[in-house]
Amino acid sequence: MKLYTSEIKAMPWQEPAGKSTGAPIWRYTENPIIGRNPMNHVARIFNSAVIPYEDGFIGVFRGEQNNGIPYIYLGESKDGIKWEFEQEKIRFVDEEGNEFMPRYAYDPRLVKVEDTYYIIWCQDFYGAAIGMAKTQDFKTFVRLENPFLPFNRNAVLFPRKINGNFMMLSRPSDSGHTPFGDIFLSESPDLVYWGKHRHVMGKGSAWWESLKIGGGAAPIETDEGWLLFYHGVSGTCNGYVYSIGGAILDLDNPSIVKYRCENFLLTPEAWYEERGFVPNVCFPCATICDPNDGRIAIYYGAADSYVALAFTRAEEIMDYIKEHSVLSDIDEERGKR
Ligand code: BMA
Repeated sequence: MKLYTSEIKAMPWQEPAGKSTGAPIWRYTENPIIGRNPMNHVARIFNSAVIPYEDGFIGVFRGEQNNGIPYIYLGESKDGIKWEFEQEKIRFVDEEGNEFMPRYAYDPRLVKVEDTYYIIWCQDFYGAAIGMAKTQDFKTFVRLENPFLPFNRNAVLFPRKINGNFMMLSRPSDSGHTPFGDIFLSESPDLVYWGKHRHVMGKGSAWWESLKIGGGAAPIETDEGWLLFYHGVSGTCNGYVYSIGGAILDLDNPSIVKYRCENFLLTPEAWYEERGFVPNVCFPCATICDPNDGRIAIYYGAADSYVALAFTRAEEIMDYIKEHSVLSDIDEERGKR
């Protein structure tokens, strides 16, 4: 098993304690790693993405301000666990350097392609839609064209071009608390024009993901395909429940699902997942991987209130996904239809 991710200097990691009962994935015992009121004017940080940077890590964090409006804040860490935040929200500019702030911004993902870092988030564009910006130094953040029409959420860029094009997953939606949703793939030669839209995966037949699904962390390149951690939602009589699922997509054509795990990998059961601003939410947004030994740290938002960490190993989790893979016609590549 090979992982094609960049070398890292330090890996946030903890060995599992005790016997695992489901998938080979375990929570960090010191969770949550970011608690309530992380800043004076920010009540909660959750659904956030991190990436190795210089000697440590850098991240983009969904900070829910005290007035309830979410924005993206920059954070830095030496070990990927203890984070220091910039007090001011990220200042986005246009190509000319003029301030160009979205009205709100949430659920950011952070992906490096070649020598540039891209932030992709959800913002207002006549309703919920995708916003994008690029940076090379984490000082200047230049907004790009909005990639998709409204309504859309959970856009996740692939960490390299495939067949010469940028590739992005997204989840077309409505502008509210969308009660439906499949994952689609779009490609672009220049991050301006997007097309060749393909269907990737439908909401699952398994009950834990029967309402909707959405891309989570940037797909991890392995020699067997793109390892995708995504979220799946079940609509219960008491509201939505967000769990983490796993799939493996074809390397050259990621609209093809090779394996899809019928079991959730992680579902809300810890206090910080079950109790909070929105109970019962595990919402993965990023991973850190050690390409030498396959260790993976998954960063996920918990109960729209905290950031938490879970760990797994590439080989074990991929074996588990393959062993429990159930594909159905909703996973067929039928985007041309
Ligand atoms: C989704 C998004 C996420 C959030 C989730 C649960 O629609 O808004 O940011 O974590 O709902 O509230």
